[in-house]
Amino acid sequence: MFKEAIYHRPKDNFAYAYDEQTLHIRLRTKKNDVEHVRLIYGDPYEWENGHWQVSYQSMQKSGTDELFDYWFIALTPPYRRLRYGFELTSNNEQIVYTEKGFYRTAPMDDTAYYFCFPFLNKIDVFQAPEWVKDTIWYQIFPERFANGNEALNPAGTLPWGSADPTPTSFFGGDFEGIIQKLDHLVDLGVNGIYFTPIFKASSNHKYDTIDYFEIDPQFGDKQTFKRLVELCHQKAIRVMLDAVFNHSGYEFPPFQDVLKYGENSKYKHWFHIREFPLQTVPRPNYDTFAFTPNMPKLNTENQEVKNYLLDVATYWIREFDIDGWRLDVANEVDHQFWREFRQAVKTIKPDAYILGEIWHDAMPWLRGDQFDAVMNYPFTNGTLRFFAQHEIRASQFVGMMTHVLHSYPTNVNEVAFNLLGSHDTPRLLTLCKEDVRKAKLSFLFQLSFTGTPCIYYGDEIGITGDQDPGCRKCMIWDEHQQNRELFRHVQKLIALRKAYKAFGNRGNLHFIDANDETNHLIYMKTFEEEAIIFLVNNNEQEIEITLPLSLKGKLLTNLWTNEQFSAEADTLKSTLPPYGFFIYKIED
Ligand code: ARE
Repeated sequence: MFKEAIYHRPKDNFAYAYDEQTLHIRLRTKKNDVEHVRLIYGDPYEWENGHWQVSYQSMQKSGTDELFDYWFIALTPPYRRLRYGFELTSNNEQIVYTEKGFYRTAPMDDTAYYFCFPFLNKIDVFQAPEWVKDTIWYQIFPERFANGNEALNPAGTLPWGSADPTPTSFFGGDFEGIIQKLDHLVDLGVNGIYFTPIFKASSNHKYDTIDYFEIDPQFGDKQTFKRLVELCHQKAIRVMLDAVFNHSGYEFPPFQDVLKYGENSKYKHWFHIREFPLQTVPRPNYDTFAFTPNMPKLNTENQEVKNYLLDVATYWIREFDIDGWRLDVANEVDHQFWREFRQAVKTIKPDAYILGEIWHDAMPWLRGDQFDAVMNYPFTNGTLRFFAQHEIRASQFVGMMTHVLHSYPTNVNEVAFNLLGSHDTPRLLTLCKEDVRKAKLSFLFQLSFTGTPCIYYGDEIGITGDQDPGCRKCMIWDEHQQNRELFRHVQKLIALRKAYKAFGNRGNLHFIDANDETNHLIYMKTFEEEAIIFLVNNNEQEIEITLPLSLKGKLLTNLWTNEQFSAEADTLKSTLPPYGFFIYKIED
């Protein structure tokens, strides 16, 4: 056995409370190295005649990524605490793995050898809002969604969709426009909107805030925003705003004060200023977002700044009843600030969703004391490289998705924000080189994967566009210019996700087959008695797939066509057209 690859560490994604009773334990071993794993476990204080009272239970292999196998077990320890180790078997070799190392047999004279989950304290259980598990998000970049009130157009506004966007162009999108077009969202079936920033700022993207308590006048006023939120709520759509708390804009009055009064400014501690006077070239001599002089980094360790920003966070919930915050550049802000942010937000709205923008592994923010979720860019990356860009083959894709799922606890995965693109990335269809079939498969995978999916405005009707600013084109409202077939495809997937629990978030996902030659993929999702199997041909040739499991005697319903048939033979063959798919519901 390859001991160097064997890994476990209590807490985080390896041992965590799934809910108030259940512990999940995972173990990592080298890929294809270990045949069987049993958990050796017991209550640390349960002894009889000098013997620790232990039990053994087999663990299931929950997936394989490029290098490792992962093993899983769920337990409900009666006294909510656990000591445990692992018994691993391969060929004729058996070893026991504990916190203190490897043994030939399980040491029974002292529980101090073992891994320790000291106590399942309810207050520490990671708990995200329930509603998020059933939410399908839609991201709106307000400047580019719809122009409903031309009187608000900023100077130099271009006619809607008349040009490709530049870093500085304006097209006049506003709240009135969004209100007028809300039925597009209802029709699509989404039930959450994530708005990029709406507060007063000078750029078209509004990430350079001037006033966190004001709506940018080009979008409308507070009354219109209130009406927008109310209308969304009437239509059962939740609203999430963008909190840009890492930095302010250059014109933010406290920063202007520092520019003006230098060392004498009462706001000098609101920022991270390395020397006076302030200068912006060749590089700013104060901390900023990236090297952007007009985005000075806020000092979130300063009590006044904290009070100010926490006030902002609670104000928009209290006064406008928004349902969540997406936190910009979340990983560059201190953890302590986010802990206090969570406290403040959850105190006034316990089921508000807190979503951090982190592109990398984000476990330290997802321990229950900071965020509910992060923008799941590792998911985005794998899905696009396989379905859109064809840079990787099926087995590598399954490895990547298995890795994504094992990077976090299951209850974290259930609310992960799974996107195929955003205002910061090239558009889906552009990455697909405008092959709509590839975009359709990407949506199929996104909308059947664990987590909460988000559709970037316009991707559902086939808007194209490269990296920012290209990905921020005006929404196309002329139906003749929209790809209606793509729209119906996404609409149908959303409807299926809502109709079947196994299809959506509650379904437990297993990859069944990934074939690098044909580049096809088979995966199954189960929830209680419900099972759905997905056959996906990510190949431009027609292929014939033989299911590697017997469904003999089962009733299969093709959820795309509603055709039903019963599987009569042990083997089931399906012919999939190029980039085709089948979704079968399986019943006894
Ligand atoms: C502007 C130009 C860009 C240019 C950039 C350079 O438009 O073409 O590249 O300046 O400075 C906002 C605007 C942008 C604007 C930017 C600066 O929306 O249009 O860009 O301000 O003025 C990293 C961060 C992540 C961040 C991305 C952009 O970790 O937090 O970079 N995303 C948020 C928002 C943005 C927003 C800002 C931050 C600033 O979502 O829209 O930009 O408020 C890798 C790395 C990631 C990296 C990612 C993207 O994967 O690992 O860390 O994200 O690439 O670059």
